[in-house]
Amino acid sequence: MRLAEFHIYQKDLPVRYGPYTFAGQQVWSLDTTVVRLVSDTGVEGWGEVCPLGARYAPVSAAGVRATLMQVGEALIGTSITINSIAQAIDGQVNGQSYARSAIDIAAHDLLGKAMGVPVATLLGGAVANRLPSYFATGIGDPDDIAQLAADKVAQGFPRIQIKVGGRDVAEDIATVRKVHEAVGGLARLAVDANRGLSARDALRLSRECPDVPFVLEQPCNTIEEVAAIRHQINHPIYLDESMVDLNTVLRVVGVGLVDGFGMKLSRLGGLRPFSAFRDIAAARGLPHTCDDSWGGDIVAAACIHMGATVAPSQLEAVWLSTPYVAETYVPEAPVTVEAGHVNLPDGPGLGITPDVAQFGAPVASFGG
Ligand code: 0XW
Ligand code: MG
Repeated sequence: MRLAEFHIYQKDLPVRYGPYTFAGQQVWSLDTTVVRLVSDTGVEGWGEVCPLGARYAPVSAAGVRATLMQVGEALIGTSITINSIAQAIDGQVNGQSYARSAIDIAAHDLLGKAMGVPVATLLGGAVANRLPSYFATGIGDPDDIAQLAADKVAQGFPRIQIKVGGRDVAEDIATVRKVHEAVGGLARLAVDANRGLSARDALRLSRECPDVPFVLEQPCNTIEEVAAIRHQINHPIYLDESMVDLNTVLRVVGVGLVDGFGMKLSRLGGLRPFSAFRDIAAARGLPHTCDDSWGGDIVAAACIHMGATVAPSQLEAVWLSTPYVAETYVPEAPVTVEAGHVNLPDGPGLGITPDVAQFGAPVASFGG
């Protein structure tokens, strides 16, 4: 089976009840890129990648599409296996994990549909079909965030991620304490600064909340800052944005710098490298999330299939952005969160068939 067609689409995803806020940033609408691969046997595979706005990561939506257009022609005629697609991309570009992630997801979807098996089976097999999700609160008034957290726990969320950073740390401390008072032991807590705390403020936050059992996620901008305070912090340290590739993951695991991760598909380059990350984390008993920065039902399904293959003792939770996205690509079966949990879509591949009309005319097409 070989690749016959490669189509690239662009779609805006306005944030429902926007803006989505996190350390020092807020986003009102996201620019997503969807890819559709078609084999010479007529099987389709869908992929997607959606950076979290212009400043969250060193990637732009337009840059992703430029890379996809750069590799498009060279992929036509490639035999459709995960390795051969990856090798064909290697022949065209260096790195470019975000563009790779969209193609990798589409290749897994297409292969699964051609073989009649779920993507999770291609990743080693699902060990669960219903997985914990988590709610990310955004940055806001301590009382408002505490009420929001209580509401989400009442809806069934087993984990709450409290956003901090980018303001007076006293406000963050007040927020963490009020959320803890509001939800008590009813939910696991993560405090995620998205790199937005200085080492000084991360220390103060941990020291002034010794009784609150949260994991502190990516407090500071660099690995070096986190390493400097690692042994002064009273809370488990999780890393997210600093984990830019598998080598960096190996580095921090090797020196015992982390107790877990917030991890995103597109930062690593898709499902194949994420499954390698999953196995590295498992070797050291390090829990992690299965997330991506943003996207619609395609990214959501990919995160769930990945999360379904993670041992329950290792799986922190699976985050989806679809609750913040007003539209769905799959009107008959949106991929979203229900009672704080996510369900593995039934069926081969990702288990979804996006409505191609949702994306308008392709911005570029190759083959066909
Ligand atoms: C909560 N997320 C998975 C969604 C946003 O992309 C930020 C991210 C995080 O945990 O940093
Ligand atoms: Mg995070």
